[in-house]
Amino acid sequence: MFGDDRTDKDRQLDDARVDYQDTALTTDQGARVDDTDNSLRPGERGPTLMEDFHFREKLTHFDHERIPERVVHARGSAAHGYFEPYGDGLAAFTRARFLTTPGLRTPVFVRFSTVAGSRGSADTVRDVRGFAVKFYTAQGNFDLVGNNIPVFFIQDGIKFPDFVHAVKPEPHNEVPQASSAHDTLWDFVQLQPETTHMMMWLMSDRALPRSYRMMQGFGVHTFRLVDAEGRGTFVKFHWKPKLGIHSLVWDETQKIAGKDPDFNRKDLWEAIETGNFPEWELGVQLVAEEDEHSFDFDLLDATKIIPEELVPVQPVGRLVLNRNPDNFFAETEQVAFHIGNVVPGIDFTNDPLLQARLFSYLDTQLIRLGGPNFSQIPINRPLAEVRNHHRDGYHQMIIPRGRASYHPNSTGGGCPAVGGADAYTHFQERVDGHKIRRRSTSFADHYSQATLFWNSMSSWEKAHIVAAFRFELGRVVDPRIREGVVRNLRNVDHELASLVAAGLGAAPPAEAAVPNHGRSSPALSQDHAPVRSVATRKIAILVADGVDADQVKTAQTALTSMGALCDVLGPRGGAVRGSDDTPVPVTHALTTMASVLYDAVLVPGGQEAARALSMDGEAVHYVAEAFKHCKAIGVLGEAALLLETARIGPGPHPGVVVGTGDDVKGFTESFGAAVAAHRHHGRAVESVPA
Ligand code: HDD
Repeated sequence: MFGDDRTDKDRQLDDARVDYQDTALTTDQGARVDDTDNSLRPGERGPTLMEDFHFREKLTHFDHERIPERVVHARGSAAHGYFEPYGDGLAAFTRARFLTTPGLRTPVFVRFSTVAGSRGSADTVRDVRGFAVKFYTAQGNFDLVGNNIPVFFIQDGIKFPDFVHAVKPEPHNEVPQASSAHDTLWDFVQLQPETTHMMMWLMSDRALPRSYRMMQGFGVHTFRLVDAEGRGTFVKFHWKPKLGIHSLVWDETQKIAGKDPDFNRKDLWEAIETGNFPEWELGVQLVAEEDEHSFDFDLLDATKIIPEELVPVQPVGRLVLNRNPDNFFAETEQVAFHIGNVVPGIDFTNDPLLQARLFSYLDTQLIRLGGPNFSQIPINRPLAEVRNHHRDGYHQMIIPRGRASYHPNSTGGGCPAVGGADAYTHFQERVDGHKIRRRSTSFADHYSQATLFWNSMSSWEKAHIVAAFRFELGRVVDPRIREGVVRNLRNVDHELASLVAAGLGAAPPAEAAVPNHGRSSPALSQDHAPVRSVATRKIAILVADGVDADQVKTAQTALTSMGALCDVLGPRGGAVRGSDDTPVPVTHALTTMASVLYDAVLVPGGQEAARALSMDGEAVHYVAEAFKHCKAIGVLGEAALLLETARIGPGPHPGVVVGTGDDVKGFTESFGAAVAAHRHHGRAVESVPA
């Protein structure tokens, strides 16, 4: 199962792995079982006997299988991998060796998640995605518990329960599941304008990632790196996906939620199983302590970014995910992240959101994992040696020897000893002030960066944001809440507020007191420095009896060699008959899949097949829907008929590649380029209502 790239964590997990092949069924006490299909009873029709210990143990264990799901981020999937720094560039700033030792591979476990939905909810809902990384470093575990959006809804963690109650299904009827489109969330939003910047991101396509492999990650807060002399440097952490940042479109996400609710989960799993290991680059923005107050926002305010144009993101290492978990519950469900898990050289700031998190994560694990010994669960166990005076508690897995369970002691020779060169020492920040409950005035501007985000969007991104606000607020029943949100949006941009109001049938809002500042940050747009790649893109090749078998083969081979994953979809499973009477193997019957599950659609020629497909509503729908969702479409020879039946006008249309069938290789290159561009939003922008 393992190659040479096993990490130390893989080796450590070996102790916990259990294989069942060629074994006999036993009770939990190890006694062999003779029958697990019939309970013990007096006579064939008698009642079950109390003494049936196997029956009772089996049922009791089953009754206790569930643990509480995470109060947020309940729906997730995870993978193993490693992190490797490029060089020793950060050695001047931090003692954390996993960041500064070139070529050192630190094992990681990474869990991606949605926030609002429960454990069984669909993957593709509009939501923030969690991006939590546990680094098993030699200096202890470091958890970077981030999201795919660089800011947060609130500034002070004391508001977290309020925000989460507002976004979760409403308390009286537990509706809607995994959706922010309801009154309580938007009521909170209109009354708490610090949410505005984050809501702009949430209404953008960042909240609809095509794949976990194609989204950014952010540590969100400003943290601190600390060097050997105790000097600090502010730091923001960024993950940049190697495959670029790509999103689904809203209509598509809703359909996928029904057709394949495990869409993102399966995508991650399959990519790893097929050796297409997901990869991200870790980048840092560094700010010297003395520059703390040199921005027009507060570095401690988690509703703000540091625009990349002000402080560039420096690449420092790469993260690779190369192994799926063996068991979902044991690993993905039981992994316990905690923002307070830090190693020497990484420290906190006084960001009030971060400070609240320092309490909440440990607290939540105690209830979720049932006691204080959860760090002994294999997936949570550090690689660094653990020795302390913590004793007992539920599910104690180690057998501490000796009498010394206190410090100072002489009975254990003073051990475990404190201090040493690698001991964690806190950054010595000077703090003084009055005890008050008050937000700093430096946290008061809730709109400038929301405007910056809006100004930085391309026209299709703006169109999608407007459509998202219209959808979400269109689902809000109370008109006062809708009006409150539109009033707030005026402070972001008057045109945005007016477009949203128009979609809701509301009166255009008055101008805001402060007009749009006109500044932008190009790096915020998904159109900025796009990564174009066919790698792992899923292509549906539609076939029917009479299809040009050569064209199928040539196109499939060429696209596969570019890294695409092609499925041949036919009217039935098995195979169809090619125009030269050779069989063309079919991956899936058309009806078991859907256009929304693919990045692109290709229809090879062959007169009989083209006619059959254009008479088949399902096949026509594949093409029409792919067109609507701005995906690449390729048709060869006679298959052009399908464009007509799908009512796709004469064109040319961006991303629609039509080939005669004489030069399939040349056609495939153009089609490959159209797939690599991900989406051709130019097609849709004109059709968005003004
Ligand atoms: Fe949180 C889980 C990310 C603010 C309290 N959070 C959780 C997870 C992620 C984040 C990715 C799932 C970890 C996993 O996969 O198991 N949370 C964030 C980010 C935040 C943030 C990026 C803002 C910058 N969180 C936040 C606040 C609080 C919490 C302000 C409370 C004061 N978060 C929790 C929690 C969770 C959690 C209740 C639920 C399950 C868990 O911790 O293990 O403690």
